[in-house]
Amino acid sequence: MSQYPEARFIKSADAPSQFVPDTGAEVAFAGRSNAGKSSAINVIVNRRQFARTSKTPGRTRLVNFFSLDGDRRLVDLPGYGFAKVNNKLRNHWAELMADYFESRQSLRGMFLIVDIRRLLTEFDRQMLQFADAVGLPTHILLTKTDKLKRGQAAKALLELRRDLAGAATIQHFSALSRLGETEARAKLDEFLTLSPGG
Ligand SMILES: Nc1nc2c(ncn2[C@@H]2O[C@H](COP(=O)(O)OP(=O)(O)OP(=O)(O)O)[C@@H](O)[C@H]2O)c(=O)[nH]1
Ligand SMILES: [Mg+2]
Repeated sequence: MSQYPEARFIKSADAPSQFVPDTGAEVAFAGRSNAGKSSAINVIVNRRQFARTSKTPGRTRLVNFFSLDGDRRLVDLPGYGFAKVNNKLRNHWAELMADYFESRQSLRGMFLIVDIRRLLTEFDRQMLQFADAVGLPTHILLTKTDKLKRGQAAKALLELRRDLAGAATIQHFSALSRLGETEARAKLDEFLTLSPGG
């Protein structure tokens, strides 16, 4: 059974005026396009295709709000680094993200989804710096761990943890094998119970 039996999709927003009311607490899932954000959400809430996934990068183009229960939410953000989008769409994305991160009082933490085979991209680093600057706690799901041998996966985690130097917490994750689901849920619940401003 889902740990969040009341979880439901609320709405997709393409502009700040469409964001859901900024009350309660929410955690945003950010990361490179195709990194596995929507898949991670589905494992965490334990529902298939709750957030829509796709083999085609750039599937999630809108800010998708989900209710977990009461006034607690998950937000599936559109991925960045999608090569095929034109400049106009890229600028729209950047503006939408800036509006979201700068305005949301209910934002308690960020889950940054990183493909273990690619490690941190320049944009991931920018997101980390931004979160750090606004005091937003960040947790990294090093996903698609199933694609690497155990030793390689362990090495990647150690290197990244050293590289982060405490800027974010980090764990292995796999939407395929469900590795790390309990740890991810515990972190999500921790973020959602934080009071505003940490
Ligand atoms: N093997 C493996 N495949 C995964 C994992 N997580 C996601 N995938 C696959 O990676 C692809 C992209 O996953 P999504 O969850 O749609 O990625 P996303 O980050 O939401 O992508 P956008 O919405 O395009 O930004 C899909 O084909 C997934 O099945 C994982 O842990 N292991
Ligand atoms: Mg997605």
